[in-house]
Amino acid sequence: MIIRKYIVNDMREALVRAKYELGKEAIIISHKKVRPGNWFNPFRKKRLEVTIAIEEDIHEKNKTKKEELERTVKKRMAEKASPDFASKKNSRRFDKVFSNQERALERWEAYCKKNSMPQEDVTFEELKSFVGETYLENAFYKELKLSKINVFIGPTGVGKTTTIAKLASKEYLQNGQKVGLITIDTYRIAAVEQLKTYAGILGIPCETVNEPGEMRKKISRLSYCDMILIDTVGASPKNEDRIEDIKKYVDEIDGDKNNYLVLSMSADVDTNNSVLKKYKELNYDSMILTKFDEVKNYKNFWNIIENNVVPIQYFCYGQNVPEDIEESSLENVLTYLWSELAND
Ligand SMILES: Nc1nc2c(ncn2[C@@H]2O[C@H](COP(=O)(O)OP(=O)(O)OP(=O)(O)O)[C@@H](O)[C@H]2O)c(=O)[nH]1
Ligand SMILES: [Mg+2]
Repeated sequence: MIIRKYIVNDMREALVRAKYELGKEAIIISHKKVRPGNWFNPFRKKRLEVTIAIEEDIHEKNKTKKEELERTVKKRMAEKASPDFASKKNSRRFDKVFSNQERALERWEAYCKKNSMPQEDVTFEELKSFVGETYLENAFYKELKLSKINVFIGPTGVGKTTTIAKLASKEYLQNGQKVGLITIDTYRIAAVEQLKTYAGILGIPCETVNEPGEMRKKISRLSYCDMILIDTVGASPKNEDRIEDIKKYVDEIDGDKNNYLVLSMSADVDTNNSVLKKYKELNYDSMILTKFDEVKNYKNFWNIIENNVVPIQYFCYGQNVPEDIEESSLENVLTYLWSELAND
C-alpha cells in the first residue's frame, strides 16, 4: 500500500492531485483540518490534510502505462528527426516547392541569380539556406513557451480542442506538469463533452465557464495547476459577433497569459489571411499550425513567412493524441513539408 498526505484547500483538490500522482483508483483514508506555517502567526490559513492510499501493484501498473505512452511518443519523434534530405537526387522541382506563391518565387529567382545557381531543381539544403538568408526575421525562429494560462482561439474545425488534448497529455505525461482544462465553448454540448472526455482519460480537471463573469472563479479553482489550457468556440473570420463574444471571456483573464491562434494549413491562403487580420482583435501573441498531414505543398508556409511575424510555437500533423504535435522550428517545419512533397 502506498500512502500519501496532501495539504490542500479542499477535498476536491486533494482528489485531483492524488489522481495525477497515484492513479484514479486512489482512495481517501482520513482527513483533518490543519494550520501549516509558524505557530506564532495568527493569520495562518486553515487547510485540509488528506491522507490517500493506493494498492502498490495498481500504482505500478498505472506508472507502466504512462511510461509506455511516453516511450512511443519519444520513438516517433526520433524517427522524424533524422531523414537524409540533403542529397542531389532528392531534389524537387521549384514550381512544386514554391507552389505559385509569387513573392517567394521572385525571391528565389533573385537568390539563384546572386549565387549563380540553376533555379529549376531545389535540394533541401538549398531551400534551407535560401530561407535562412532571405527571411532573417521570421516567425519560425522565435518561441513562446506555454504560460500559466493559455487560451486557444481560431476558426471552426482547425483543431483547437485536439491540440489542447495533445499538449495536456504531453505536459502531464512527459513533463510531469499539473494541467487543468477550461472550456468556454458552451455553444455546443458536444464540444464541452469532447474536452471533458480527454480530461477524463488523463484524469485531469476540466471546468466549464458559462459566462464571462465566471472566468476568474474557474481559473482560481485551478490555481494549484502549473498550467491551464482554455478551449474556446470556433469562429469564422466573418462571424464578428462571435469573435466579440470570445473577447469578453478572454478580457476577464488577469495576469500573464498566452493567446494562441490556431490555423489550419489545409485552409486556403486567403481564408488564413483574413483570419490573421480579423483575430487581431483578440490579441493573439503566438500561433499553432495544424493539419500539415493534409497538405502537399508549401503554399501556406510561404504566405505565413511573408506576412506574419508572430511566433509559431507548435505544428500538428495528424489526429493522434498526443503524438502528432511538435515544437515548430524552421528546420522541422521545412523537413515535414519536404517529405510530404516526396510522397506526392
Ligand atoms: N488531419 C488532421 N486532423 C486534425 C488535426 N488536428 C485536428 N484534426 C481533426 O480535425 C477535426 C476538428 O478538430 P477539433 O479539435 O474538434 O477542432 P476545433 O478547432 O476544436 O473545432 P471547433 O471546436 O468546432 O471550432 C477533428 O476530426 C480532429 O481529429 C491535424 O493536425 N491533422
Ligand atoms: Mg473545439
